[in-house]
Amino acid sequence: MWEESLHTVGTEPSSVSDDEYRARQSRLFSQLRPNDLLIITAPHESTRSNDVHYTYRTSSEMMYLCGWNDPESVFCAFNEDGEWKTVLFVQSKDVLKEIWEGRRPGVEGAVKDWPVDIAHPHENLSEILSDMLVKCSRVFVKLGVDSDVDSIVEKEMKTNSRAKQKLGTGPDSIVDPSSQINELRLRKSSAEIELMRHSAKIASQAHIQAMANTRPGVGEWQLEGIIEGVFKYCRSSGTAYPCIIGSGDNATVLHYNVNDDICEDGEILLIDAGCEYNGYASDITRSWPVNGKFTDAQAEIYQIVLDSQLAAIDECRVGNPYDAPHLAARRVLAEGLIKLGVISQSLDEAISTDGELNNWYMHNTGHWLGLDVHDVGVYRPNGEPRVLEEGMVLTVEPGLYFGAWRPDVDCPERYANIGIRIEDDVLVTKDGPDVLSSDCPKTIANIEAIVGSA
Ligand SMILES: [Mn+2]
Repeated sequence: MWEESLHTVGTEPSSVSDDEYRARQSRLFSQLRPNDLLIITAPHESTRSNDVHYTYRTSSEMMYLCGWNDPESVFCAFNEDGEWKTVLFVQSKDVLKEIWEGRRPGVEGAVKDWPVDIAHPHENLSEILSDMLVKCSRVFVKLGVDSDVDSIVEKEMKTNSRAKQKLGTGPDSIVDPSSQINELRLRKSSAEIELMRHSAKIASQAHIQAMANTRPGVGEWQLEGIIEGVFKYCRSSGTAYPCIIGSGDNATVLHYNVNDDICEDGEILLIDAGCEYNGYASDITRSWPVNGKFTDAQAEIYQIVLDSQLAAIDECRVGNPYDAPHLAARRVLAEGLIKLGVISQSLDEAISTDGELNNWYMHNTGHWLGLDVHDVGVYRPNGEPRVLEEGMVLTVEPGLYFGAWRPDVDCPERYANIGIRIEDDVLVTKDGPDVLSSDCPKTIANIEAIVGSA
């Protein structure tokens, strides 16, 4: 039943090349000094219950700089005679463990097939890392991720404060490399863009399948099963974040993810779901009527949100401040609600900091998207709004939520328990906004044609 989806998703893009990893590394190294030591950490495996682990997902920094995805790994770089050398600590070959847990590339495989110069077995981490630390003056490391690395660094900082007095060598400061790496990650390469486009294509098909299988009486969890099924079927690693599948008043809870309710006739269903493909997230939200036909009241709210989303997408242009889409969306939402009589204030009052729009629209209109679903990158460097550049990817996701259960506001009867959010993933290009998730239908007519058609 998903063959169709797989075809529409198209051929799989190639993964990030070794040359690109090396180029990313060089861009980072160019911001370091010869005596610096760079250490990129990844989290330890975590236990789900007894002897079962959660599926391992390495740190986005590790993914970004070398693509290594196994646990017990540390990536380092140091400068030797003017040249940067990269080092990767990996799990060593171990036949018994490999029989149980799967094959390991080991030290030889790492050097042969990954963009690193040197590899060491993880069990030698303490000895070799200590050695590297003694020779550096600044350590670039994010503490609090890998407790083994933390204690080695701490030990060398302590003992070297004494050695340093005598010999004048050893680390004297710890710097978090995140800000440099995040700044690089903010601008996506063409390889990254194709991976993100593919991720969004898969998520679009998952939404279409969920729409087609929606009818009164279906369980939110059943639609979740279809969505996650399509994600896996299309060879993504799964969800980029827990699916939000809310029908009726659940649609008015922004991060509802219990997904255990029955979708009833006459309700709106809101689904916020995205997958992770080769490390890259998609993030799509659509809202549709459970029975396949918007009521007049539902259509009124839906159309306002859609108009505001289109206005916001149109602001995703090179040279605009990052919050231009947010301001555009707020303006259209407020105008629409004033016209419907939901808001009695003037437009300027309604969109002011404590205006009435906040009652029905209480979140931001988007975020950066990339290896993390809420991707890295400072929104206001030096206190000024970031100016959009080619290659940046952000979500555009305005919404309106009329929770009739809320004691803090007077919900208009006509719109009781309507929750609408429409979210797309938008790439900023020199030719204007490029909607990566454009395969996912969003006009009222297109949605009504699909819902319940399976
Ligand atoms: Mn989002």
